Amino acid sequence: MTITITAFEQSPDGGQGLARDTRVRWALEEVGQPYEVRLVSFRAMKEPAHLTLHPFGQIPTYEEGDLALFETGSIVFHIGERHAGLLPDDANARARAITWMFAALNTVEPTILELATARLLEGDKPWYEERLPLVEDRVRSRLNQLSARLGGADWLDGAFSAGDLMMVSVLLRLKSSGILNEFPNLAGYVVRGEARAAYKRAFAAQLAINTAKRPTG
Ligand SMILES: N[C@@H](CCC(=O)N[C@@H](CS)C(=O)NCC(=O)O)C(=O)O
Repeated sequence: MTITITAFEQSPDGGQGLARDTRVRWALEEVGQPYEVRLVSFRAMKEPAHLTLHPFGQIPTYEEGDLALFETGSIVFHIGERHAGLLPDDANARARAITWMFAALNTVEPTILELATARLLEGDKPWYEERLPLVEDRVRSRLNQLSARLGGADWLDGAFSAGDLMMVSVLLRLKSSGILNEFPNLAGYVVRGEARAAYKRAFAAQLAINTAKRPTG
């Protein structure tokens, strides 16, 4: 059955891989499933056809036969459930991998998004300089805890899993901030994720879209 995902027609990051279709592409590449991509503009994302697929008017979405999903946590979980390669067979190890997916999305990503929002949208506010260190420290606090848990291991719980895919995807947003480098084991963890052949294919596919020459006029 054909899998179709949606992605930005033109990502605001210009192809750095931070748009969330990258993590879905990565998951599909890890399990060896081909997929098609439907590109959507910001305007189209807010129109009824797309809102039927995604009630919040965002990307990515995932369609497979008569199944339509949104939310990358749910999409990556679904891919891991249907195909070998992202979730361990052992029931307890599988439950722990799923726990790490939730941890990435619920416990780590919010602090990182808060920092991104502060930097992108609040730079002109009179309280920006005062608030920024507080926001950065909240990120550091989470990274400190994550770093302590990862220790010298390659991945969070044994072999690479959907939990690592999601955690690396979330941490990637910090690459340009310098904060990640304060935690060398986490920086190395992200590099290991980026070095996976499946990630490289996913990254290249989204980059190709974002650097493609567009017709003018
Ligand atoms: N929690 C959602 C977040 C989706 C999300 O924020 N998508 C962004 C792109 S990475 C988007 O569509 N932004 C445009 C908008 O919200 O208007 C998920 O993980 O899928």
